[in-house]
Amino acid sequence: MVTTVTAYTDPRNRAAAGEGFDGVVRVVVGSNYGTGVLLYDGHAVLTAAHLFKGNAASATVLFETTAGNASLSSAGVSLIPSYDPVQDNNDLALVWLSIPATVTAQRYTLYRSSDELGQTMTMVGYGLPGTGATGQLSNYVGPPLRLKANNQFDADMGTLKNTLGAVMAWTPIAGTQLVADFDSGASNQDALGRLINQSGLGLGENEGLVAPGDSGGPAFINGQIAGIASYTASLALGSVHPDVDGAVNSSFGEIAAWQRVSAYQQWIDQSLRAHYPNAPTQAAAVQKTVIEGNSGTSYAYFLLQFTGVRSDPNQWLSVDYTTRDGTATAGQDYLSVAGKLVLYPNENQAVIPVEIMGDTTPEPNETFYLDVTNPVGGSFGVGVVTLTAMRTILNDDGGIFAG
Ligand SMILES: [Ca+2]
Ligand SMILES: [Ca+2]
Ligand SMILES: [Ca+2]
Ligand SMILES: [Ca+2]
Repeated sequence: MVTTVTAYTDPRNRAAAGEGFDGVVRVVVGSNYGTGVLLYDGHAVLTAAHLFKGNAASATVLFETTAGNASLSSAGVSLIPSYDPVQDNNDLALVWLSIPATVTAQRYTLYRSSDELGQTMTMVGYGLPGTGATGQLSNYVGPPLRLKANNQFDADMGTLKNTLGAVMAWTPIAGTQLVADFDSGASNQDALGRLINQSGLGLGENEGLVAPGDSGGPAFINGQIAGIASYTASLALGSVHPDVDGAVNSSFGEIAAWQRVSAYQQWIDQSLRAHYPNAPTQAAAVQKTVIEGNSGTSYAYFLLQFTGVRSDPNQWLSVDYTTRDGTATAGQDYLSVAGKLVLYPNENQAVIPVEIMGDTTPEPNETFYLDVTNPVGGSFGVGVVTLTAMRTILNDDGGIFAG
């Protein structure tokens, strides 16, 4: 993945197991492959729709974590219904894993704010390595390597289209794709500086760009998924030729586009919600105790309900949430989660799943909490700043405990 400034053998470019990127996976579709990223529910991988060539059949997902390598088959694939392969628009897909991912694979939340432009991001993927000076190594035959690099989101693809017009043969939907250019540090290769006057000479040896095989891979801002790699382009306008070699090979002077996750959070969230098994749909059905299980993970659910009336029916409501240890310990008994829950228009409730870790060790029953804060668009009631709910994990492995 990822063409970089220095050679791919440089440790700065590796995203080795244990460095926080173990939820970035290889997605194999027939003889084709790309990259994907494990979402906050531990069961879904977000990737690019174009890997499936419009046919959402199946995929195999390869994990590389501190526990070694593992392969999971898909239980299904969902493409965004509006995916447009001709224009490269809405290029997102979800791969549903047949079983929960290993707990050593990080789960990631979505970057939900629309302030991505100007921010530094970290791209991670399994595509072809190479350098900015000479482009991707098309004859690379080694094992797929998980590599990383940084760049800055400089513009929206719609802005390029407005400026370049017919120079671009496709029409991105404004507000849905983020673009970065591969800077060498020289103004001659500053593609967005020269093409749309969005100058910036890059991040030195940390700069990079995606290459074939990185499609579907994440770009993280502050550890949250802000973009999904979609395509690269070598653009020229009249006598302005920023690409260092004129070939489409992820070299200095090219640009890449990421599908903008903040613009698609409703489709992602609601797709996940529709896939939770046995999720409660009313307060009376919420299970406050959950059986631990013996392997893998299973869900404990929290249900958030809004009982008011929106002043604007299109308003998004949200709360922030985070788990907190009781007698149970995050990372041993359950997987901690923290994020923002959005209730979209026409939605007055949603569940927050927390993964419970199964094992066969006799333990006492244990508890943990979910704290909910910062309501936007509604309130918790006079004087209430935090709502807390507790769940109990029931031991199912025998043992005798006093208490
Ligand atoms: Ca750049
Ligand atoms: Ca630049
Ligand atoms: Ca090139
Ligand atoms: Ca057990």
